[in-house]
Amino acid sequence: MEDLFASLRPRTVLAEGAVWLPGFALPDASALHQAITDVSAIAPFRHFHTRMGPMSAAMTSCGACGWTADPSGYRYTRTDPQTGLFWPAMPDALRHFAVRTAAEAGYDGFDPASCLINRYAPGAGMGLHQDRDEGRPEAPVVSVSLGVPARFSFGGLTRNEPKRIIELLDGDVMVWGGASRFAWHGVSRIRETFHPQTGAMRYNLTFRAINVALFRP
Ligand code: MD3
Ligand code: FE
Repeated sequence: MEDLFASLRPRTVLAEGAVWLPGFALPDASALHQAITDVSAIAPFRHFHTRMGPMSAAMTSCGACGWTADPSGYRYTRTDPQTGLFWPAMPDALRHFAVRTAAEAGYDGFDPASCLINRYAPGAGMGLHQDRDEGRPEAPVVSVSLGVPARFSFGGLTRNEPKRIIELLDGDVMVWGGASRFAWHGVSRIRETFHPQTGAMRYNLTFRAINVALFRP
């Protein structure tokens, strides 16, 4: 049965350098959920405030640095501004999953410094943006979706290019590298539905290689 469904959602190259691996994380889902629980016990989910107001997705991070936002901008810090503690280490299960997944998509030698964990409640989303705070343009971003579905849109290298919309489901993985590393993308507001492991929530993990010179305290 599982193979039957898998054959309906084959792995797909969405754009040059961008690989969609539907359901690839399902065998690791319980380890990924456990890692989210462990990380968020030390570095709780919070809503960063940007110049545009509070973000609707709650976030936390693990690894040698974590993504941080405040009204003055975005950066990667070694410590969690909310607790003053170092971001928790990246659990081995997460690191190994990310390295194996990147290799599966054709990116050998991936060395993620950070995993950003986004949590979306119903109504939360993420506006169209590029990820360009990492200073490692040659390294891909590995993203994993868990829980309720999301409508994800991605375009080209300029903001106004036409967008493709795909439905990201529990266990779906996307690897964004090469010519797609700086593609514009966003997440529509999450609909109110139910998932047995996450209730109404969606989680997204993004693994990122980051230039050490950009780490802030
Ligand atoms: C394309 N997260 O955290 S994952 C983000 O579902 C972010 O939480 C979304 O965008 C989420 O920055 C989308 C898919 C994704 C992640 C990183 C990318 C697509 C990307 C980096 C470059 C190009
Ligand atoms: Fe992004």
